[in-house]
Amino acid sequence: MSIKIALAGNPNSGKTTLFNHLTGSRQHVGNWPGVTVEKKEGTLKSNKEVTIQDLPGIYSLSPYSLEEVVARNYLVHERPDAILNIVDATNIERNLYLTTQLLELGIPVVVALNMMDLVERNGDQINVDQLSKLLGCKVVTISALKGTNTLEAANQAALAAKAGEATAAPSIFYGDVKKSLDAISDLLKGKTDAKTIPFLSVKLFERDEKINELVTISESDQEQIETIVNACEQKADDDAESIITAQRYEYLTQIISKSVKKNKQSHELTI
Ligand code: BGO
Repeated sequence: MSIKIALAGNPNSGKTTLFNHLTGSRQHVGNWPGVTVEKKEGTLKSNKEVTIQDLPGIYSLSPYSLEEVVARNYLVHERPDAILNIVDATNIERNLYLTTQLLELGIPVVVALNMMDLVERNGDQINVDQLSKLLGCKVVTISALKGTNTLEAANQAALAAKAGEATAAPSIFYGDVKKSLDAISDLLKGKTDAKTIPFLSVKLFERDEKINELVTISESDQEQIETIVNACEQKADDDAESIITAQRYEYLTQIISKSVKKNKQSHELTI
């Protein structure tokens, strides 16, 4: 059985280091179709049946950069068997912003918390079990630089792929925003792959300018969505994209406060 794992993460999260560790010399480098964004693919050193597809380094799945569009089009249309999401644990809040979006795609996700050598050196503590529970997916601590646990992370992603159980989207949104997203989800039911609906509902709410590359929406559905979004914006007195970003960060602040303990002393020293 061949398995395809997509490697996703922020720029500078250690993605290249991890990719090289996992694939060794078994790599193929090209470009994504139609664009000059590098496309790297390789097979896992320890198991040739597992292909690792390196995605461009990205901060979110918005439509504003070529890298983000390439990554999300691949994730929505090609649907890898699992996503291995590399997270820079020294910059966890910003990195998990992307994670929350990956979790909405209906694909099994495993988080590889990287740079753990630096986290330990700083004396910071991350409660991995708690973080895993809050995110609803497996979390593996690694150091891509030192090669610690890297294979374990890939193996966990392969196991998640084999199990085939999509990671559930976390409950991030609440109040009128949640009601609006639910109403948009209802409109999408039966018209697109059910697993992608949580992701697409958010993108439609945000009036994503490249939504037509992800899903085809009838004119009457578009009108209904616009009515839903408009009403929510009026109530919140804010624009749709900012409303989503604010609730995402609120959620992240909560889960970080429950799972990460910074060593105040080391941070005071570095300021
Ligand atoms: C430089 N631990 C530590 N300590 N560093 C790591 C780890 C880890 O687990 N993983 C990666 N790095 P990329 P993207 C560098 O290049 O893989 C380091 O963008 C330097 N270079 O070594 O390139 C890694 O592909 C000079 O650091 O990330 C690299 O995601 C001084 O994180 C950087 C210091 O890794 C980014 C670091 C000339």
